[in-house]
Amino acid sequence: MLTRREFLTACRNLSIGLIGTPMLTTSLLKGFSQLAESSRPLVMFVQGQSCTGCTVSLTYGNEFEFLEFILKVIRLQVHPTLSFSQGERYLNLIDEMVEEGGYTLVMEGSIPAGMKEACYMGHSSMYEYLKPVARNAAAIVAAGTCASNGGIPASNQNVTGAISMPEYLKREGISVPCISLPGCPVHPDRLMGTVAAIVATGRLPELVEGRPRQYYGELIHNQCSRYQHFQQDQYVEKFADDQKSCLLKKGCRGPITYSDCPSRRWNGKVNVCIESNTPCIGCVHPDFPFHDDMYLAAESVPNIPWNRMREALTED
Ligand code: FSX
Ligand code: SF4
Repeated sequence: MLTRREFLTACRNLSIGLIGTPMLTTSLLKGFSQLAESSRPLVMFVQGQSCTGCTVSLTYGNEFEFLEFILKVIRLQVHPTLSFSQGERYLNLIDEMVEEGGYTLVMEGSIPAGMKEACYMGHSSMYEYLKPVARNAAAIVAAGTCASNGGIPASNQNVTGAISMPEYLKREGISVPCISLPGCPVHPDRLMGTVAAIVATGRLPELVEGRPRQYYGELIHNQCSRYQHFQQDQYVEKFADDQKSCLLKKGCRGPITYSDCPSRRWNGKVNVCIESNTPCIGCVHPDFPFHDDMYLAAESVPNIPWNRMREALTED
């Protein structure tokens, strides 16, 4: 017969191996729910230059329910969209957390390093405000493409000098461990699963180029449900007439984008971009939103030999 302590330890250990897979669902969350509230990690969200889409995405959930996450896995102390406090009270909450230290900071959005006044927090620019906030965190999660790579705010000549969280930490010489979860928006499983993994293990999961291998280890193209059509050179010509063939000639960036979207899916696993007949726009790719149109023109894609595909899909 397991003691309560042993049971909790087993739940944690089991989770280490299962985080991010379909098996970590309600049953294992129950293991976390037995944790005393005081042993759950303090989490603070900060938003820089973003559209708030990452938070909206998070609340939709997928494998994990957002409410379960904030009620059973973490102690959500500060969130710019969800907190009831406003103004000075809200800023005081952050100050108290910063003084205590040891929290997990989830950064959404990029940070303007050129035009610093483009984003303010209280009475200081986000760039200055973030220094103690980042320095006193135990771990940082860059949630979404803006925080991971600069994203849309850093595109089109980047007039505000928007930079990612990893770049900010580098410039400021802050050595707090940081994990990137690109996606415009961030996938809810990736954010909740990563934070839960940090809670369970006390360390970051295995990374590939700063991102969890489990979520970003394989090309979309290799797992795509339309791969057979690609192999047989069957391509969508008119969206209205064909909802099954490969979208390569509609500018699909699945062949250069590493993400588990095809198997993870979105919105309660209901769908994923390509199955809605929408080419992958490479929103998790480090170069997103690229330098050209979001969708490549059909005439720029035909008859490219496979070994030249990568250059062709990324060239300006
Ligand atoms: Fe960026 Fe996220 Fe795209 Fe928006 O926080 S990754 S623009 S969905 O909201 O930052
Ligand atoms: Fe799927 Fe796009 Fe690859 Fe075609 S090009 S198989 S639609 S990922």
